[in-house]
Amino acid sequence: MRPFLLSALLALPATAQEAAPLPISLPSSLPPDVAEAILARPDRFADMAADLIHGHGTGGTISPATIETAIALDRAFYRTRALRPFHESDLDGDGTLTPAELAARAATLSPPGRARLMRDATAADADADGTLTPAELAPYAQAQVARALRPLDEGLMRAAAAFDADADGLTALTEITRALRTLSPAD
Ligand SMILES: [Ca+2]
Ligand SMILES: [Ca+2]
Repeated sequence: MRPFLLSALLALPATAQEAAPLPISLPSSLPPDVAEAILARPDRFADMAADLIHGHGTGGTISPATIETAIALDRAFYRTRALRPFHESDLDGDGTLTPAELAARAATLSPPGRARLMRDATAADADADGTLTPAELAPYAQAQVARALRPLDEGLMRAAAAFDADADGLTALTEITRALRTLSPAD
């Protein structure tokens, strides 16, 4: 059933959907890869949307601006997580990690922790000179963010805004659950 619904959704422009109603009500503004992901796992999208709205929204609703804030908070979390081992190694706090600083920190870690620190340091050391500069750490952290938070993940978070059925600028969780319910006529 779902492959048919998906192909129907992707094949028809919004006006055609209005002319010939289909048993789907995903917002037509959704990017195709995002719509496909929602159709593939509507339950997972519903869980994500509930967490997003309960965690960041107000009164059971969320605005596009607040969704962007939630995405930025996620990015900051992963950026901080990527940099924490290096900050812990920056003994003189100058933002640059020398081989001696990395070795001093590594000596305090368990063998797996040491291996991880050195592996991460190698990955971050773009010019392979053994020293990690702020200019190397920033893109390294961004790359880790991109690995942890894929564009599709962010697309799914932004998709919540497209379910604003009454166009009041806020998406209520009930607007999402009501729309998703139409995806599973058997329920
Ligand atoms: Ca330093
Ligand atoms: Ca370097």
